[in-house]
Amino acid sequence: MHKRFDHQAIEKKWQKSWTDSGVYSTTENETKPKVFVLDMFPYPSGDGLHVGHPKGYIATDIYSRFKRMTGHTVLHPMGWDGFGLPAENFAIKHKIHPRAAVEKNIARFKEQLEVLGLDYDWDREINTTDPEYYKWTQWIFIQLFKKGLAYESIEPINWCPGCQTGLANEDVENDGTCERCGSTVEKRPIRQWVLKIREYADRMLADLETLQWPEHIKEAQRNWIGRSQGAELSFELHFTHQPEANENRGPNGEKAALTVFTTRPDTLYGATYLVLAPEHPWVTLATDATHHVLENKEEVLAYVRKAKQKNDIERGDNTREKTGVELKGIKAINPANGEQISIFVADYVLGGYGTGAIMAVPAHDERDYAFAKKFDLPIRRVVEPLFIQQDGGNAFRANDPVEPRNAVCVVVRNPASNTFLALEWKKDLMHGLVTGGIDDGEDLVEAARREVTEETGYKNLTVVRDQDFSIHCKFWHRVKEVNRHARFTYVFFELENEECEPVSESERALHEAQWVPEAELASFFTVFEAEFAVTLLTNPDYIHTGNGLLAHSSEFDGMDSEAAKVAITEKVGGKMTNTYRLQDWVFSRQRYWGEPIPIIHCATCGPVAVPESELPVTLPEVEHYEPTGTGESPLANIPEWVNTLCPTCDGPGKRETNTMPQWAGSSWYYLRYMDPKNDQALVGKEQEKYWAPVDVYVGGDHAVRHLIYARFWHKFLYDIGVTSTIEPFQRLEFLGFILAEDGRKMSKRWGNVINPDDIVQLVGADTLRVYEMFMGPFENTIAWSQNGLVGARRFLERVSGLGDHVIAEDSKDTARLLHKTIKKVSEDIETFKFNTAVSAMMIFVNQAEKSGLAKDSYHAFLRLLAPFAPHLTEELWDETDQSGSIHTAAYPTYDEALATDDAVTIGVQINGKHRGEITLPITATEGEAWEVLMGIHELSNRVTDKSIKKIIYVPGRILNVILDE
Ligand code: ANZ
Ligand code: ZN
Repeated sequence: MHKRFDHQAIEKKWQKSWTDSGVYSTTENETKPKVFVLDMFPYPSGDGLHVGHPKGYIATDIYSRFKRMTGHTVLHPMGWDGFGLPAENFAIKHKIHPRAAVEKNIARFKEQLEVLGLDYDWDREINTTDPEYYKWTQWIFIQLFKKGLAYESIEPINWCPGCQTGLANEDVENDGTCERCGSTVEKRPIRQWVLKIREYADRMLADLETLQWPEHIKEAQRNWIGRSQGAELSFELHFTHQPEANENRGPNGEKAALTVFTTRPDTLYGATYLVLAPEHPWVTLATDATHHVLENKEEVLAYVRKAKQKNDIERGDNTREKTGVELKGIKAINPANGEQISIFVADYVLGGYGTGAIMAVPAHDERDYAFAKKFDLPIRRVVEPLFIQQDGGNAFRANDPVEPRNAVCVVVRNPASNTFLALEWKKDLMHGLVTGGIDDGEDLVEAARREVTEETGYKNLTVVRDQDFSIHCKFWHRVKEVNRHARFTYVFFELENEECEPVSESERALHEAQWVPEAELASFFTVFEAEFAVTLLTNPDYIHTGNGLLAHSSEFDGMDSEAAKVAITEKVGGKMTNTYRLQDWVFSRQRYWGEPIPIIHCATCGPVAVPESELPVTLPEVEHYEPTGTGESPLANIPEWVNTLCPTCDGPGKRETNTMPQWAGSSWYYLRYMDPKNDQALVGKEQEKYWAPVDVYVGGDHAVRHLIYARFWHKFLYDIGVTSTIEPFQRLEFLGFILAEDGRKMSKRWGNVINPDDIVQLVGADTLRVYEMFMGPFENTIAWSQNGLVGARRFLERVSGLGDHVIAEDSKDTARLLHKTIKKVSEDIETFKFNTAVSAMMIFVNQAEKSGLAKDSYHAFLRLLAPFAPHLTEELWDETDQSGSIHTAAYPTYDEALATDDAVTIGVQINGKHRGEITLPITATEGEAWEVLMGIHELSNRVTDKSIKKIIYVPGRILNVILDE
């Protein structure tokens, strides 16, 4: 009987041994490939770690051990993100200095991490609140300032009344509350520093494509940046209430005008009114006491006041009933057609987006449509949908001559039976509506009547909707053998009675009339114009928001809407621009616990950067660091610190008293790990060249904020030559959280927190590690389970007894399974599929207990498991008289032939008929199966030079090839 698995003795012993021998210290080694494995460093809160926190750290630990054992130099560091509101709020609550609180919390975190046996190189530990560290955070700020990327502003920003500080947009939740404390965020004008992150928006979007990141995070970043491509167009104003105002000209003789931002300049001819946001400066101006251009100033003012009480979330809600007030006494001139149009102020237009003014195109925009319906404003369709038949016998022949045709498409309803008049074409079973060409000068409705009577005989029809809805269809007309571009305009009739004219022989030979019940229409029709008629029938408020061809747009009629965007913008002297949802980064806090912003304000020279030789500007020791609540930081109350000399003119200067936001230190920390003790530069050139970029970055919850800010700073540092790569984090693995056993978030509030120290005491760090990796796919959020933990412990107990099953030689099955397991585990670690790696090792242990295993195989298995259970495997390795640590031994390798599953023979079908068989590994992919098929002459003959419609491959079962006939 083997000895008891005494995790407590084993784990303490080996942790000490590893520290003493320095197995995890990192050195650059040009002869080996490097891997930089990084965890999102923690914010050392007062609560310490719960069992959910280490999940990511365990994963990176396994990954970095695996990389070390496969011949890489590994950088796997850890540090602390200590500035910010939580530490400060904690300190205020417990009446200790934030510095002391952070020190204490770090010590606690570190202790908790150490018992897990993680392989961090603690020589490279960093702390963002260390002046030697934040000196470089300040240095980066100064470089941004010198390049004009940091500026002061007093635009209204998000103000959190709970935290008593300004916030960046990223700190505000979707529902308008503070990400930290949940208070409802207000807008307040506060003097603040802002970074021009928007200047990097295009590069951040483009370079996302080069990253191995989960698609959902990339998508979140794209949405956050939110680039809209469009144009700014200017509309001149015409004053009717105060005509003298028409004589007022700008400095260059220009007339008063409003500029709108639109993504659809192609719809300009359909712009039938303008809308301004309530906070638009022009509205403010026109309603002040000195101006009298408005007839209804009071009404407008009242509306503006009401709108200001709503937040942007409410205002952007499209389901809300639209409100607004017309600005009476002024009109705008549509620059395309010279039309005078009304101007409204309405809160569905937001002040902080685009230019805060829109041209409304109710025919093509849902919000404008709803507004226009309510206020009875004109709706003019200027973009018509285009359908092109792409496949089949009537596919449009793009390179052949095209016959244009102006046509009517007629919908006739028989109210007696609620059926619709349809045509079935005899020649090719086409199902459509009555259609026909409109002769030059012919009236649309007359043409529609004529066609119905000619083709079906019915003649007593009432018009119900002769709207000008038109669509374009391009197709090959099989019956008439012409390539058509038809523009169909719809006419809707109701049948008065069934009286008929005789239908000519030639018409009857072509098609047959049918009455189709409304519910069956959608599945009955086979042509675009008829299918689209169903859309119009089922949704009378349908508007076309997509692209198409222009109409009612003078010389642009018939032009493709994409081309028209540029052409129309050019015609009216507008400019094509982008607008971003991303706002510049509000980079200051009116709080104590952050990096001082290294700026001195001088009455003569303005804001001046602190000379680099004087960095760091250290945070002064204070007694009171509570927020002042006045929009000033507590630092403003320390005259000895604030008053200084201007570095440029030596005159009196005042230090900037705002501090940096919580996200500053974490925007570049990964670089510092490469060279943590450098006092000449934030990172040495050689170290940066060797280690950059981060190869694998692991963490959760930071799709925006940190991951946007760090990419921005990295790109800036690249531009000034500090970094050599365009992106900081090449690959990102998203970490799914661990919930409490009750399915809720682990939190003191719910009393459901499980402390890792307790688990380590009870079952050991190795068990905790194996369990957290085994609980499910790494990226999934999963609830803790005590049973699962017990299962992991049992597995390790069996491993600890595996030595008893050593025999002289492996059976063929055991040898095969070992190689398969090595292959599986190696590939799974590489791809972060730790759960299936653990289950493969469990399967192997079952087999080895049953049939025994050779000594070499036992050693190989221990090395295989070593990254997951470093203490137990080290102990067992040591017992088998191996020299050196298992963690510096080579990872086991596998023999491909032994690792592949046995081959299977499967049937091959071509168009559903059995045509032969192929033999291939059970795990072969579709591509591999195809290659095997192509190697067999009788089979490859049947598919070569044929067009393949579809391949159906069921591994181990069948390969079915469907050919296009
Ligand atoms: C005319 C138009 C016609 C528009 C059309 C759309 C469709 P995204 O894609 O979100 O950037 N818009 C512009 N500024 C706005 C503001 N401050 N508040 C609310 N809406 C605003 O949307 C850009 C479109 O949203 C712009 O294009 C504008 O309406 C509106 F068929 O102009 B559009
Ligand atoms: Zn000065």
